[in-house]
Amino acid sequence: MSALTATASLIEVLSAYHELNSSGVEERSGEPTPLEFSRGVRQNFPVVFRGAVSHWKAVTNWRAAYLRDTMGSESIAVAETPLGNADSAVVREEDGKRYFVKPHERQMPFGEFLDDLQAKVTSESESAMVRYAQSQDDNLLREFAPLAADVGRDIPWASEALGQQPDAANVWIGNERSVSALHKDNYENLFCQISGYKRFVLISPYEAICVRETSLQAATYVPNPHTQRLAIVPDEPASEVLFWPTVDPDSPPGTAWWRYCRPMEVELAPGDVLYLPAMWYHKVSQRGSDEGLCCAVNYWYDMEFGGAFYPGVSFARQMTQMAQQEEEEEEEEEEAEMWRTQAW
Ligand SMILES: O=C(O)CCC(=O)C(=O)O
Repeated sequence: MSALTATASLIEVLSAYHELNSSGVEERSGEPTPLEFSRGVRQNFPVVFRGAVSHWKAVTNWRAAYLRDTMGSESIAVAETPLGNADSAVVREEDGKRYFVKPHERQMPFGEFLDDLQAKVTSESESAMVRYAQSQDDNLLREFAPLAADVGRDIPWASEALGQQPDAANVWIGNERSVSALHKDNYENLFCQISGYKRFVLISPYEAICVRETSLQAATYVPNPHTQRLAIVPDEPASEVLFWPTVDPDSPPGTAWWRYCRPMEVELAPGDVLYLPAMWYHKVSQRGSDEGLCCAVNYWYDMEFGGAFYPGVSFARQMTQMAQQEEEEEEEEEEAEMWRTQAW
């Protein structure tokens, strides 16, 4: 198969995909039955269940004073970045090279962390550090154990439909300064909003060609011991993060492929649950509550690698690589042609 055929085939696949699927996130009211939920999973398509966890104690209880009292002297892992951009592609000033940069992580007393988040609501002078509790390591039953009784251990209708318990339950606490850059996870995600609002931009895994996935060298934000400013330090030994999407859907690139992308947007309010299907690209930004806080808990369930979905997405990725190679060859040919013309 020639690379030209790969480009044409991808365009066909994307057109058919868009014709056969909704252009927006489906909305339902309340909790679905396991059967209703499994229909969404079968289609690998996002659905928002409005108010599906509004009965959780957390939705009424997780105000700043309650969180402070209940967590007591507990210390938590906090991600620190200069711009609220944990795990994202950033150009390092020193060498002009783009890296995949992880946040600096520090242990911090919970009360101090909350003070810092809330200070942003009143203070004019924003701190040089943006802090976000987002450790994504099943922290609900560990560092947030004092709060665990206020939310579910799992999402019963999802556990029944998926035939398993979640692999991880993660607490996210931040404010409007943190943004999670476009990325994807190999998990079925049940994302539950507790306070404040989260805005998701969602892109189908079949649209991989549109998001310009690239391999990036890994680096970490490290505080300078004298100034405390965060500097980007390449990891030692050097390692690479593969297939990282480098497009920002909120500042779309002027590429020809972006025309074939159909990003979907949804905002979650307290009590809402988003089913974010495995391997979908998502960018997440947030707005705080009246107290300046944005709290959420998400449940990651192992995705199913059997069946047709995963091989289908892998095939689309192979086609993407072939189409990209075709573009490069075309560019090289155009350049060679330009030189030939100039030589005349
Ligand atoms: O809430 C966020 O900032 C990011 C959430 C996310 O990426 C996830 O649940 O996979």
